[in-house]
Amino acid sequence: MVQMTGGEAVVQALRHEGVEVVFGLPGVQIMSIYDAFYAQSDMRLITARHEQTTAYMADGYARVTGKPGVALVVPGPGVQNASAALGTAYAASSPVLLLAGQVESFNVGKDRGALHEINDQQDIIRPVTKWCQRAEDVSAIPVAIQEAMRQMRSGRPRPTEVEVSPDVLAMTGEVAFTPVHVPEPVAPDWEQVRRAAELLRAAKKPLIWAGGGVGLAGASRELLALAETLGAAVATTNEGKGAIPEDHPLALGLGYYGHGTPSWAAPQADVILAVGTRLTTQMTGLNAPTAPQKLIHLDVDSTVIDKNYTAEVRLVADARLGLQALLEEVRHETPAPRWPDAELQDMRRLQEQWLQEQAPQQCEIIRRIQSVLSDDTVLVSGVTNVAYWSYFAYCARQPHSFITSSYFATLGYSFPVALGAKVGAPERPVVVLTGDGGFMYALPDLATAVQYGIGVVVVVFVDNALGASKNDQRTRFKGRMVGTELYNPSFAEVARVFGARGLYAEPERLDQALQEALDSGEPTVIEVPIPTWVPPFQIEPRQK
Ligand SMILES: Cc1ncc(C[n+]2csc(CCOP(=O)(O)OP(=O)(O)O)c2C)c(N)n1
Ligand SMILES: [Mg+2]
Repeated sequence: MVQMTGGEAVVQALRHEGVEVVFGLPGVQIMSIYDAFYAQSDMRLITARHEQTTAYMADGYARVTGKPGVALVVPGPGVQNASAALGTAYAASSPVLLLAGQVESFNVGKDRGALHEINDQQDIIRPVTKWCQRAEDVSAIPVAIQEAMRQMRSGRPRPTEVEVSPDVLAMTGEVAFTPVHVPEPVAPDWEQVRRAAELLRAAKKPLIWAGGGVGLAGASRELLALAETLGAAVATTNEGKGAIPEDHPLALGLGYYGHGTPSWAAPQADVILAVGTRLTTQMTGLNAPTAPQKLIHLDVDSTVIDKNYTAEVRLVADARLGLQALLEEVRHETPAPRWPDAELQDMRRLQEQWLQEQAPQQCEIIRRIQSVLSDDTVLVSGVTNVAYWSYFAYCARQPHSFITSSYFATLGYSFPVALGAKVGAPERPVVVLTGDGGFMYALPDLATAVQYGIGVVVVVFVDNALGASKNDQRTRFKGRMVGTELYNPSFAEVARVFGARGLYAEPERLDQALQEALDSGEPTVIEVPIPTWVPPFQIEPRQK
């Protein structure tokens, strides 16, 4: 037991858990935590210009490092500002700890109008966290922080929250730190593994549907090995993009709103192994497996199994251990006849043709982007036209190299998430694809990029519109456009005023501008003028 203030207990508990950086924005109720940072030099404290950015940065950091990201905010408005980012991290199963202030202990739950009060703050936090707790005395602080970390390291990683009142942060108490607990990954049940292996062995056209859980579990190698052993085609969700190198002969790319080769392949498959995915119906457009198709569902979160589709075999396990176990069971088999190569190639060719027909200019832009990016680049795809098309047209070859906002589709998330990703992986290029609407959400954090030397490259596509909504009006509402056009400053000039690099490039010169930006290593905004194009989710899927 040692004596320290509540603020010191917060910082020491984070240190004890190996936290290297905290993304925060101060205010009166959390100043004791700030003061405790003053006395130590092991951890970085990065101040953002909006609480949404603190939590988005924590998310970006978590996505590339696999370690929990930590955000620190005041109660009430600070927590509310951070909540869209927490929702995004929740959708993407990303481990983000929100450290939040509270009103004074004697004011909690009294609805008296205390500074920054929300009467029950955790009511807005609970739906976007896996676990949350208020620490009511100093000794409870490390216990709560350690439990939050344990929660994020076990099973399915999702955000957590710990909140502390300012009087508790200021008082001195006795604290103890127990050894850091890194839970063992969940192993599968062998009986179920054997049943699954039996189905896979007998399959003529096995299909693996891989989600974000594969990358989270570090299971890409096992996924590839199993696919090659089985001769199984591999489809992914947008979160799973990069789980298998997308130029591998067995890779089908991703399914999105009924588009993509997976939507043609899935109905032909006789056995589907879904791994690390909730099998969302809306965004994948996956047709429900129908008899005699068999679904094997492997996920560490038992609640996703049977949620969207009923599984024949349920494997509740860590994706890496689950795939390893399946691999062991099928490894010594003589390979059965598998999905003919020619059929897979045919689907890919048709998909390429469809892409060229539907989005030739976007494909050309993505080709130019791809031509200057190394495989270890982190591409943060925003909620914008070229980014949707990049789901199909960009080739991701590594896990953790393509970031999305999952089913939350949070406009404004991409730039601040990229800032956090670059803090987590400073040696990797980090490139953002954003629209003019989305970039404005966190544009002031260009100052954060400059202040801390965070060299992200932002490609902002300027169509002077909330393009997806405008196109929706064009097609579904007979061209009655209202409230979807935007006035913009020159983004290149704005960037320069902030002290960042600002470049302007027509689409045909984007590759050169991107190369220049990457070579400089500085925070850079590249402004690219485009017309408003049709997004894939406003197009009827093509039947094969
Ligand atoms: C937080 C949030 N608000 C609103 C939306 C709805 N929405 C989706 S795309 C879009 C337009 C985005 O405009 P921009 O960033 O310029 O990209 P563009 O569609 O023009 O490529 C809007 C308003 C959303 N997805 N998320
Ligand atoms: Mg736009």
